[in-house]
Amino acid sequence: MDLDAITKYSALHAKPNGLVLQYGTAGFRTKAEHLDHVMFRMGLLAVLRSKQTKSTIGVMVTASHNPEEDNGVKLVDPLGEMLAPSWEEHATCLANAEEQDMPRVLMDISVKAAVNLQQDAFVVIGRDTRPSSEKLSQSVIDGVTVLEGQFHDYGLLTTPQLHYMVYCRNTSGQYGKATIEGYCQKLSKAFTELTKQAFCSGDEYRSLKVDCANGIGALKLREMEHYISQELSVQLLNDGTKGKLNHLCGADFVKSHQKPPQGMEMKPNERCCSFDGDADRIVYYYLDVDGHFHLIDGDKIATLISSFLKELLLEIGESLNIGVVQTAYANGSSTRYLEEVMKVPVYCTKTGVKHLHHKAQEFDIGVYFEANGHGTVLFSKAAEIRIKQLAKELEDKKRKAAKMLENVIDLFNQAAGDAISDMLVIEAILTLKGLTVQQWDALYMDLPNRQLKVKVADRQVISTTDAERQVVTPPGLQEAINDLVKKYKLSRAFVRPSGTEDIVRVYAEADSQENADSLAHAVSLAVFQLAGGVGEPPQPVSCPY
Ligand code: 16G
Ligand code: MG
Repeated sequence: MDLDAITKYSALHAKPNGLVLQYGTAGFRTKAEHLDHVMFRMGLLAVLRSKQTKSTIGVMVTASHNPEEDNGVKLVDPLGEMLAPSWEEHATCLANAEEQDMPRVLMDISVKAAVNLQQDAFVVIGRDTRPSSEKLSQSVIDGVTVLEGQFHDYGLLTTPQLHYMVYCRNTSGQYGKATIEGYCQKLSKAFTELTKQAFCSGDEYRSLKVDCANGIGALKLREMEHYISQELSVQLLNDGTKGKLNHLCGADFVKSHQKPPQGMEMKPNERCCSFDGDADRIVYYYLDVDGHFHLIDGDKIATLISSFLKELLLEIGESLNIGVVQTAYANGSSTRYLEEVMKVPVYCTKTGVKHLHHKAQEFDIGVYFEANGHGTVLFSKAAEIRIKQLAKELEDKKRKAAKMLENVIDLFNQAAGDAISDMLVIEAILTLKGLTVQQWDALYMDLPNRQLKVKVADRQVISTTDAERQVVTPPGLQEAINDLVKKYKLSRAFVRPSGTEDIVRVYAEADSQENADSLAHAVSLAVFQLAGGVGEPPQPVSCPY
C-alpha cells in the first residue's frame, strides 16, 4: 500500500472533523454533502474486500427512497449479497477515522481481515439519478484507483441491477451476461416464455401503469420496454422528466401514506404499481368502483407468488420445500393466510433485507418479502438442477409445469429484491391464472394497521428480541405493550429503533382502523414515557399525514 499516495488523495476528500456515521441497515445514508470522504473510503474498502474474497465487489451510490438531497453508499458482496457483518464494522471504523488516522485504520483492517495485498482487485460501480450521485461515484473511483484496484463504472443502474452484475461476474457469466443487455435479455426471455403458457394470452393486451418515483427505475424500465412490448405495455409515470425524486411518489410514499402517488391518474379497477427511488421495491394498488384505494403490498405479493409456486410443484409431483420469510411488519392476516389456508411454513426475521435473504437460503425455494415491497424468491442450486432435469424428463402437463418453474427461476433476480423482475413475475402470474387485481386483492383482507414514529433522546435504549417482536429494554415497556394489546381484538403491537432514522418506530394492528390508531397512540405514549421521549408527547392519531 502506498500510504503517501493514500494520504495525499484522501486530503482531496477530507473528512469533516467530528462527523460520525454508521454503516446501517442499507449502508451509509445521510445528506449528500457529508458523504464525499465516505465514498472515497468505500472505494478503498471495496478494493480490500475484493482482494480478500478474490472476487468482484460492487459499490452502489444511492439513498433509495430517501429525499433527493440525501445520498448513500453500500457494498455488494461476491454473490450479490449484502456486505458481511464483520466488514460492516470495518466500514464504520474507516468512515469515522479522523483524516490523519485513516491510513493506519486502513492498514489495521487489511491485517485483521488477512488481506493479501498482492492480490488483484476488481470493483464495479453503479449509481442512481440523484444530482449528487455522479460526483460521489467519482469519489468512489478515486478510492479504488489510489489502491490500484481495477474497476468498471456502469454509471446509472438500479440497485438490483448492480447486484446482478456482481453475481454474473463472480459466476463466470453462468448466471447471465454482466451487461444491461444481458439483464434485459435474461429477464425478458423468461417472461415471454412464461406468459406464452397462458390459455387466454392474446385475449386482452396487458397494460400497467408504473410510478417510477422520478428515479432510475424509469430509465431502466424504458430500456426493458422494447424487449417485452409484445406481452406487456407499461405506461411510465413520475419518470423524472418533471418531478423530484421520491417526492409525493414512489413505493415508500404509497405504502406509508396508503394513497396513490401524485401524477397517477387511476381509473377504477386499473392495475397500477410503484417502484422506489432505486427500484428495489414494488407495491401494487388500484381504486375500486367506489373510489376506495386498495394497497397490495409485499405480503400479498409473497402470497400470490408462493401459491403459484406451490401449484406448480404439486403439478410436477415434486416435494421441494417452500418457506416464506417475513418481518414483524407483515400484516397478521397474511401470516394467518399463508399458514392456515396455504399451509406454507412462515418465518419471521429482523427488519432489513440481509436477514430475510439469509433465512430464505435455508429452503429449496425461499420466498421473502418485506411488507414494504422488497423481496424475491431464491432457489437452491439443488432445486434448480432438479427442476431443469424434470423439464427435460417429464411429459405433457408435468413437463409444462416444470418448464414454467424453470422460467420463474430465471425471472427472479437471485441476487436481490428487484422491482422490475418482481413486476414481470407478478404480471406473468396474473396472466397465467387469469386473475384481476381485485381477485388478487381478495385473497385475504389486511388487518387495519398504523405505523408511528416517536422521538427519544437515544433510540438505542430500546433493545428487542424474537425478531423485533418483543422489547427487552427499557424495563417495563414490554409489559406496558402487553397490557395495551389485551384491550383490543385481533391486536398486535411492537416497537423497534429504526435502522435508518433517529427515531423509534411503532406498529399496531387491530380489528378496526380506530382501534389500530388508538393502540398505536397508546404504545407511542408508553415509549415516550419509558424510553426517554423528547419534545411534545405523541398526539392521538387523527390523520397522521
Ligand atoms: C432499509 C432496508 C429495508 C428495511 C428498511 C427499514 C435494505 C436494502 N433496505 O431500507 O429492508 O425495511 O431499511 O428501515 O436492507 P428502518 O430500520 O428505518 O425501519
Ligand atoms: Mg430501495
